[in-house]
Amino acid sequence: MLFNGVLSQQGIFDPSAFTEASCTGNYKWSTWFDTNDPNLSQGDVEITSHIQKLFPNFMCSSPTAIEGQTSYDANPATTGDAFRISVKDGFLCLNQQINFYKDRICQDYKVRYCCPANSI
Ligand SMILES: [Ca+2]
Repeated sequence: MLFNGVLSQQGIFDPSAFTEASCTGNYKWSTWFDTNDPNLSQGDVEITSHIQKLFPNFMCSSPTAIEGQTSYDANPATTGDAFRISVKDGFLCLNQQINFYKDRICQDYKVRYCCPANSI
């Protein structure tokens, strides 16, 4: 979508009706986490439980939503990659799920979470 000529850089959310503006009041977005680089044997995965273990001071135990973007701030839906995103599990792009591009490697993705503001 275009707003005054500026490309919106919102990503993909779970819950799907969530937006950047939905994380408000007593909640705020965490920093972006990019814990994995895409590799040929798997893909690119950003796992919620792994991020909680790695960054306890910057991540909460019960996030209400997750946003996923590529490392270059694009919406994952524009990449052609097949991926799954859920606040419980995180963001998973597996190479072998990309239709017609069996040898294609996933883009690099990052995630952030909507957390109680007093928890991060
Ligand atoms: Ca990544």
